[in-house]
Amino acid sequence: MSNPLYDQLFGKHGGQTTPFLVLEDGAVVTHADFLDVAARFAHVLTRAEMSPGDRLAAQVEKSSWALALYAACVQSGIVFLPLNTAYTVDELTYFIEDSGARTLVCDASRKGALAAIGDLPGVRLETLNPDGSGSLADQAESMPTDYPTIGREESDLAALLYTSGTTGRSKGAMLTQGNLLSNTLILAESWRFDARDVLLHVLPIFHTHGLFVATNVTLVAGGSMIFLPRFDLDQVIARLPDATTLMGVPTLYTRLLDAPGFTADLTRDMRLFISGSAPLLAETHARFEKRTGHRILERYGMTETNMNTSNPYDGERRAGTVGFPLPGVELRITDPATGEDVAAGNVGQIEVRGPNVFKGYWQMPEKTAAELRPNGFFITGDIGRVEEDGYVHIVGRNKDVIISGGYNIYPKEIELVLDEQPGVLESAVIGVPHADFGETVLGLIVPDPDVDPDLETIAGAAAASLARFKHPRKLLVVDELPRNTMGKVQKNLLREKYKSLFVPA
Ligand code: MLC
Ligand code: AMP
Repeated sequence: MSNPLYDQLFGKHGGQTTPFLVLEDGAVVTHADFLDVAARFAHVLTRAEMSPGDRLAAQVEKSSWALALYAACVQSGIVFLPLNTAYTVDELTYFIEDSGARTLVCDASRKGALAAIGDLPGVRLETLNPDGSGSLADQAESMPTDYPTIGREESDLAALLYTSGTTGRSKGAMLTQGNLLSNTLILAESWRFDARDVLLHVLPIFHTHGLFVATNVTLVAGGSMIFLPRFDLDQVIARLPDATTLMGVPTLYTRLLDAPGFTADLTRDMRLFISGSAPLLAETHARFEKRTGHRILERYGMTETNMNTSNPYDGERRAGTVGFPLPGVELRITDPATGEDVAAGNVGQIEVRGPNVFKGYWQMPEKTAAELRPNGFFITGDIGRVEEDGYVHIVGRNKDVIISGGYNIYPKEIELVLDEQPGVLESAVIGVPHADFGETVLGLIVPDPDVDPDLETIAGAAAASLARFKHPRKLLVVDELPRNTMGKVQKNLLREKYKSLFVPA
């Protein structure tokens, strides 16, 4: 039995001594070296009695080893559950318990903090550090470099990626081998990736964008990656001349444009700049073209669906739009009240269907039923419209999410923490425009009667339980929250009122 994802991404490079990764220090990892490490890791996991379908959670720094762990999971049929390195112990505990992960792999520096998770019944704690040391690597050393790849069907789960939810509880999006593979093949073709491509990889590898879009597309095309641990402006400027493609969130592009050292000359050998995960301002698009002569190709995706639409490789890359539905992806614009298609050109909720769309939320049948229709259309929560000539515009969201520097943040999760603090009667968390992150988090606090709340203590409480990127950048005390006749907080009014807090009007 075959393993479609492993065979097409990894297996086909077996024995190849061509470069796959060029690391920060210039060291080269060939495909063969990479696959050897993956096979050894797969042996360690199998000997630890992990079976196909079991979940492995990884909160590890970005490195070639971390990527090999992903490959090892695909090869052994284990479901890969990558986690943001910024998540706190509280956040992690939820993910491990909810997913029933059998193994958590973390950086050795986090082992002490995560010891309580390792004590949970049935959970093993292993370590893997960016230099390739750690308990997992120690065990791998004596393992064989060939591993009998476990057979998988396209409908089998390959990954579980958590996305936050409106109720404050994160949901595990179940992604199958077929979801990932179909999208990879279509993207590689649409964006003309081939073996000569060198992708400058600066995104984290715990999300769809850096893990699946960037890595899978490069692998399937047989290209290579300059694999940097994070987005560092100077490093990007230094390495751009060696690359042919870059994938980034809008913050990456605005930071590049703000750097005087970022010149057209550096981009001479680049063939493609891609942006996604958050809206790219038309102004950024125009500035980028003026500076470099390149038109950024913007595409639109989600954790649950992989990529849905893309601007064309050939043809007009229209600023402010996310292009056309990808081949095989159906997109409709519906009325949220009735679920019926709106009249052509009108604004409504975006729904998508195709082989890219996930299988549902892990052990949350009601949430799955609320968002994934029986006919296969997924209600994205994004609001958009389709122009006469087919270009899709995203005009807003009807989900209460804040997107900061490409990370999704659900206000409810933060409000739950703020509401628990002494002196807080209630709170509202909103996203407001921010020059660097696109949007940032603002917390509004209504105090208990006659109480002067201690904002520093409240901020400290948020810091203790929530990842750094979710912390309100500012807390303000207000007398009351605007409500509609149903009693619902009118966040649109709050967003309007505070829209110039971080950026000039
Ligand atoms: C870092 N910080 C953030 C943040 N990233 N705060 C809010 N939002 C963010 N996105 C914190 C840091 O911890 C730090 O805290 C402070 O803000 C400033 O950090 P920095 O050094 O300026 O940030 P940096 O490390 O450079 O990271 C910024 C970034 C990074 C934009 C490069 O956030 C990033 O790589 N974002 C990409 C996210 C991504 O891959 N999303 C894809 C999701 S998949 P302090 O304590 O120092 O103040 C998806 C589907 C799809 O959406 O369509 O692709
Ligand atoms: P995530 O849940 O992290 O996968 O984020 C997915 C969300 O990011 C989508 O539902 C959109 O709201 C947003 N998004 C992704 N790409 C784009 C884009 N090009 N323009 C606007 N929003 C985007």
